[in-house]
Amino acid sequence: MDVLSIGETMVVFSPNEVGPMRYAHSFTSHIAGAETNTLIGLEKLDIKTGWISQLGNDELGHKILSFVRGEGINVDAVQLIEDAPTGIFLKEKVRQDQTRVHYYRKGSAASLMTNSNIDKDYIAKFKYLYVTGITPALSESCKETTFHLISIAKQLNLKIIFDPNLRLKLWSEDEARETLLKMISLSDIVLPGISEGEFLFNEKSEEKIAQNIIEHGASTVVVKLGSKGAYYHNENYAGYATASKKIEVVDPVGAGDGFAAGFIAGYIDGLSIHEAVEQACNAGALVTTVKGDVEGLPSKEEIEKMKNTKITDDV
Ligand code: KDG
Repeated sequence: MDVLSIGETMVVFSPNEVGPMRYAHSFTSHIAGAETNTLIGLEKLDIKTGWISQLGNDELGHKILSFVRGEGINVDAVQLIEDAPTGIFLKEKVRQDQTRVHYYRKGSAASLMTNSNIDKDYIAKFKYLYVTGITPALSESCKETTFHLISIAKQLNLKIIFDPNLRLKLWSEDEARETLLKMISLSDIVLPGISEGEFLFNEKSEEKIAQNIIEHGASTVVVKLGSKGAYYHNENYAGYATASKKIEVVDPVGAGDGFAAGFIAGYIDGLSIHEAVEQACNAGALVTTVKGDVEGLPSKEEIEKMKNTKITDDV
């Protein structure tokens, strides 16, 4: 198998109407979790993946497990536990252009993961470990487990790919900065957003952010610049890539995870760094054209189609 990840996946409920949630009557549910979003994106691009996690042995836990398994991800390392619930969150569109997220995940099954969830023989089946800054923010034991997993993966020569995915609702700024910098120093490939780079290094320019990350030991950095595309820097090349076409954004959440999937798949398939970043931009853009974090993740054919369309303002 190719890419392994660890993290929490939840059911997200969103009111069907725009406005403060206290007045909402009906909700739509989706499955969401940064790591499985990326793994699902990878499966759609023919990369074989596995997921380490814990879910409650409850209705929502079974719903998530069936969904993730149905997308092709190996779930041999996912445990259903009795004494804690599956996490959920609510995504409220307060106004058309203002989204608020409310987590109900403290004490969730995933937040109770420990080093005992890590099985060396299972990790040895993979070539890459994809981690985000969300998992160590879930609890002290999840933080310890994340670093334990990274150290075993390094012993087994897996390449470490890291997306900071800063979530300041989950921890303090100081703890986040210290932990994310430590994760960067253990990673081969780092995929920050520009505002995460600014938070971590107090630098506004993508070149300086990438330089700082390279100095921490990574060999490849891709800084996401939103609708402007992304800046990349590795041992041989530095430059910019953008999506091939402008699209109409329906739901921006999940774009970064789609971007990671597009990039990692391109990297594994041996594309040039420029082509891999362009594929990442196209995948991230396509995610935003559909409601939900994973429903818009594209296949190879859809990415190819987008690539072959000239840049235009048409949607
Ligand atoms: O990356 C999109 C995520 O924000 C979403 O899927 C939920 O994992 C999530 C989180 O912790 O915010």
